Amino acid sequence: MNESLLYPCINSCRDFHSLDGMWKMQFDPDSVGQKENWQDGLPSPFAFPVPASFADIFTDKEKRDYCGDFWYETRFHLDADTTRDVILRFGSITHRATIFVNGIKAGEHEGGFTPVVLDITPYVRFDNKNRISVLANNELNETSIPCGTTKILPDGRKLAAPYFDFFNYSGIQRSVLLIRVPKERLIDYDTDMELQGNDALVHYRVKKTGDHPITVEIYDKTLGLMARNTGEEGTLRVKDAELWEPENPHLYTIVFLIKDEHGFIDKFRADLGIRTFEARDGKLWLNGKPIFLKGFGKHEDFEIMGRTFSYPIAMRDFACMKWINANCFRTSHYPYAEEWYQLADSLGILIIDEVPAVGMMRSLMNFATAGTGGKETKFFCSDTVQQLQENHRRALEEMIVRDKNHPSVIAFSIYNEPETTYPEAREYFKPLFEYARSIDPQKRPLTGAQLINSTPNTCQCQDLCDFVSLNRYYGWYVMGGSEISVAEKLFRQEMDEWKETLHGRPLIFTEFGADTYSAEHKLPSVMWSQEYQRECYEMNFRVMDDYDFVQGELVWNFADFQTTEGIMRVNGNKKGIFTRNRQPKDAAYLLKKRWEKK
Ligand code: GCB
Repeated sequence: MNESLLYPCINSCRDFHSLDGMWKMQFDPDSVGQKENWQDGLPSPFAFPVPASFADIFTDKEKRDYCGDFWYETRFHLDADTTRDVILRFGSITHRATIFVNGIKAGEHEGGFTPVVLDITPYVRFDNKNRISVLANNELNETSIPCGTTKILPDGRKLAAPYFDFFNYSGIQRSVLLIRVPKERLIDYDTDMELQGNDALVHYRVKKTGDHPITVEIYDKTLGLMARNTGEEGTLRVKDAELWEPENPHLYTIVFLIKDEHGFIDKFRADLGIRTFEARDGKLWLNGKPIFLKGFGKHEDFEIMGRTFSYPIAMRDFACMKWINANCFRTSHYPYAEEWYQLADSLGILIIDEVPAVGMMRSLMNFATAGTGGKETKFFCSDTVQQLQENHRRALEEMIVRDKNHPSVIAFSIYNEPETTYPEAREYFKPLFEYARSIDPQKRPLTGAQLINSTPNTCQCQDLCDFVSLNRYYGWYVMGGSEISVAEKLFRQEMDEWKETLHGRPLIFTEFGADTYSAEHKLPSVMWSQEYQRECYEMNFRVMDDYDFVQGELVWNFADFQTTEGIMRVNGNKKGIFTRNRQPKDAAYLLKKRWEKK
């Protein structure tokens, strides 16, 4: 990774403008675009919004489900400024892209959920019109994360066949910014914190270009300057530090200044939350105090928007989380748009940040396998594994580098429900855990969400986790409906086994729940009714409450969400506590009451 993933800011040294708006778009089903020089201008484009997930905007099914190469194009004008570099920054392009500026290839990127950042200074024509062209592709295979396959229909059309349970929303789904930064500049910084009595020690490191010294300052919005230091590495002491916590998400400002004899060369500022987070002694600890995680596995998902980031929708989601007394969510199953983390920092919501390592088993109905257990597909024994691991490693690096300074991010999740039951899986994951530990300056706890097959006796990877995370569907995929009492017994048996296996590590639930059709009521309950969702949660809570090593419950899912169509999904997954329109189902009131007291 060469370019800075810092979120852009505006001051006298840096600025940016948004390229969001209507772009040109064109599908390229035969992948002829590059040979035919579409980078010099699309031959027959249509107008299309950026950012947007392209699927649900179309009324035509083939377009909605389009899989393959697709192009975007826009133009911009830029005044000359030789003192600064020009950076082009896409919040993400799903799943891979090649970017051209004025017809010249400026870079490429694999992975659909982290920023694509390019220094395009050499390709820009100043005081002139410029063209940006993007060749994107949304095919799935066993080296892409998330994993899946691409079906070829008899007429040659490609169709995404995910090994995961969410719609393969694609496109330029996050904002595009054109940034100007000084030639000598801050590239990156990281912080980690130590509490000393009432004070906090903020250890920092910066990465910069050029030779001028850098000064780092911490400000409080009312108290002013709290600490200052000069140098690329050092410690700042914040006296009587006001710690960041859900009830009082206090944010300081950290400022980086590079100066020469004429004045400022670079300035950068960001929020800084001072907090520590640990997993030890059977508990999770925020600032040295035990904390129980209450909340959700989520998706970036909404009608028409697909996975496009939208402040109103994000704010509604946070409002619903606060209303229901939640304090945490997992970014299942990929890193979200950066604005989610900024909002969580300011609202005091904790995040388990997950890399898009999902679908690591060969199964198109992965959710059925996930719930009930299935045959091993020896996914990690195939010859694509090395490439997959490299893509996984890079995605982890980009996620940790991008998100490491958010106080809301308390842990990283390295996977969701891979096969973990044979030695090759361990060989695959062990170096990834080691890598993640080595690059996270705060050494946050690492975890991975375990499939039902991954039990204390079978899982070869659970000991890599600092706390264990379980996805369990007792009462849904396992013994649902009238058999729920059998599910409860099986659940207790499994929990007894975990008790012997954890050796002081806490355990949380990262998924449990039941599909529920919001229009359906039935007394006595049947599966899919609102009554059954409550009963299923009540049973699960009864079991969990009997095991003191359980330190978190993130229910599946925050809201109903779109999936690929199929016989097991009624226009999407309906396990939401809220509908797709963010209205509460009955079970929401059960959770609200429970979490008020927890
Ligand atoms: C799982 C998966 C999740 C699915 C869920 C379900 O285990 O991790 O992506 O959506 O089950 O509802 O089946």
